[in-house]
Amino acid sequence: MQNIQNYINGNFHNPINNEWIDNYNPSNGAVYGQIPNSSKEDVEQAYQSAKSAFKQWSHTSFEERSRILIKISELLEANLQRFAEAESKDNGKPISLAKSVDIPRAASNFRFFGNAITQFASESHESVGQDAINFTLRQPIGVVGCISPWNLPLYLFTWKIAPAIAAGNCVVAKPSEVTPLTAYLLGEICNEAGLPKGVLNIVQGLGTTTGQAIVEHPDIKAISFTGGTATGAHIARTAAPMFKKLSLELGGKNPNIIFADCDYDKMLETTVRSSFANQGQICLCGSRIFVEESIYKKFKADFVQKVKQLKVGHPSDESTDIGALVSKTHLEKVELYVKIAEDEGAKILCGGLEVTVNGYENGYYFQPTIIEVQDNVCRINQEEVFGPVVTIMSFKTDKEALVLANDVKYGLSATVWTSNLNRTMQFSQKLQTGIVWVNTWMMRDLRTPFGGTKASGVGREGGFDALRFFTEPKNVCIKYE
Ligand code: TXE
Repeated sequence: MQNIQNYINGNFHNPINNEWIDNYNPSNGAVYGQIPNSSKEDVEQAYQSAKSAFKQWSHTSFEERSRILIKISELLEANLQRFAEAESKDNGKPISLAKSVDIPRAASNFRFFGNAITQFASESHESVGQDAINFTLRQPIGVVGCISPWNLPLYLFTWKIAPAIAAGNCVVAKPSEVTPLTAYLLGEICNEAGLPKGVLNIVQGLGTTTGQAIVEHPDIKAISFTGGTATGAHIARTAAPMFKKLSLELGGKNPNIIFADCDYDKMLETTVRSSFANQGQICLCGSRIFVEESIYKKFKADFVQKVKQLKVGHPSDESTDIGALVSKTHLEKVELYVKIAEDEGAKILCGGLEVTVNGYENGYYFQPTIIEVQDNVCRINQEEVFGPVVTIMSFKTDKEALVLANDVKYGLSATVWTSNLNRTMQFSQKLQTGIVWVNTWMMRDLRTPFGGTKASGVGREGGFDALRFFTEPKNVCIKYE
């Protein structure tokens, strides 16, 4: 059994109420450990620890903060195998993905923000004619809350924590209750790297109890959240009367628009990945595929053929392409959406069924699924499934493609495949999303603003945007003679 504790003030603690939640291994459906169901009292203890640490941490030089963050990054790299195994076991994702993406990216989050803080500068404005100079102080906020989801557990947890502490804040953080393990292991690494006690506190537990207590805490002044749109809306309602700073990265229903003039082979290979990487459980996956009519038939045949070759298997098998979905509840949600699509008259081109993996019969496996739809208003094209399910349909003109792409409540990312420069610019300007990829997918530069529009959230993370979010700007105006 792998039991997990809270990490508060540099020490590991059982929850005060001694209440525990079962933690499941998605690859075989078995309980393999327990995690605290932390209450308000644990969150209060974490807050007090963060508050005590803040005085010193906020006055620690940026060189020293940078040194510690980079040390955490190095220790994560040195522990790659152990962390990747833990992530794969907890989440169901293929070990190859955890090793090549999740853990390296968690390490680069610490390295990136360790470096970024040494380059972060504020503005100054000389008020010529008034004999005055204005400058902006960028001060850490104090104690901030970071709440992350289960799909990219350590990757997204550290994406919030690293800029928060780099900017001089102290943190009360909660990973998803479905994937608590790597966040727990991170506590040990932080101690080893010499992160002062209380700068980072990790409370484990359910969203509705532990997460809610973080959001409701009157003295936790900012919340950075990634998760479902409904949860984001609830958090916004709770936090608004307290005027908390909020960064919300929510769901997506991203269009993948394919024109006949694209590099076909590259597009096909990337589209398989952008559809099914991490079992389709990435907010950036291109789940609505729109294909120019002249290549639609060919694309349909080639795409189905390639997707049928993907291997659904145990996450620890290096040759697995599609691992287990994160939970039974999530598997049921995905199945339900396939059924809804069928009931609405859509055609399942491949997949659509649960998979039994030999020896792991109780695991949560599902076939990569392609559904042909006739219009964009059906539920499968309008609601976030967040699983290995994509839809395809054809379009005739650029105008039609743009309308289809934007006709959805979400606005996180979009992918466009074309070799036409004018079309590239037209779509870049007119797509209602926070991110546009042209002839690629999920290529990330950590300096760029990351986030969505419409129901995909508010605020941007990444680069100096994250450091700006985690600091309070104060203008100082000095009059001189
Ligand atoms: O996410 P939740 P769920 C989407 C995806 C998925 C759906 C629901 O469509 O099927 O959301 O997933 C914490 N106060 N995404 O229910 O509940 C929770 O404990 C404070 C997209 O698993 O939003 C966890 O730590 N916190 C997405 C985190 O919020 C609360 C990634 C996310 O969980 C809370 C995940 C509350 N009241 C799901 N309630 C993406 N954008 O990448 C829950 N939490």
